[in-house]
Amino acid sequence: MTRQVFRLDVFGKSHVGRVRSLNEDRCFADAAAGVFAVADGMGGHRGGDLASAAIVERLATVGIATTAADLRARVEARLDAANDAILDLATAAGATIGSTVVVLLLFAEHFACLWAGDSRAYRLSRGLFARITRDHSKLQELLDAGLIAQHEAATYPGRNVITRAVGVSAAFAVERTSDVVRPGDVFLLCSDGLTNHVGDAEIAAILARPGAREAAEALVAAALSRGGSDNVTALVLRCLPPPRGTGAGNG
Ligand SMILES: [Mn+2]
Repeated sequence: MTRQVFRLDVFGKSHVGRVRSLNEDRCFADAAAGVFAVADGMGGHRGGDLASAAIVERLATVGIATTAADLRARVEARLDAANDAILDLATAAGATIGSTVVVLLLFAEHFACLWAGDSRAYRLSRGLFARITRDHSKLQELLDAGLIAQHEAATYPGRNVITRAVGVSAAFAVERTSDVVRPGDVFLLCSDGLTNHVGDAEIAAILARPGAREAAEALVAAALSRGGSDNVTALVLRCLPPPRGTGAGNG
């Protein structure tokens, strides 16, 4: 059985970009399980590709949880297993490889977001647009410390240096946040290949369009039109009111 109380409109699009030859981003959606994710791999010799793939392969085994806490525990166990597997791959390769991850979990009228690195989640809820995640990056640390200003961030040379990822340390932990989903909420999960080119205001305007597919394709197109310097991935999830008369129990 599914515990989704919303009608979900989901579309994920991932593109290699205009510069790279390999797409090391991965996009994952399992509406029945309530698990949605974007992972952005890094490391030479296909290492990044293996790392992001290791994450989504494990997320595909989450199955149907019985409670929101059970769902979160199942996902965290998969991310821990992916962390160990990627560490083993890195040891075998003699190189540092890893992957960011951002995961959105839906259970009944609740959501949780788990993340590591600079892949992001955004939410448009009743006209209010907000970034749910906080980048694990050198740039974010400098912003938090007041050492550089927000208007300097887009051109800061080290803006892609991340401070947390799956597969780079045995002491791995995700950060997480949770809240109630409101009917009509729109979520975006994306890699930095999108946010390096497309600002929050433009993302908000595109997410307000009806249709997850239209929004995801417009976001990727915007990043590509500005150079597509990295792999770019956008997963849009619209939580529509349940069909009338289903008694889905969200009152
Ligand atoms: Mn990237």
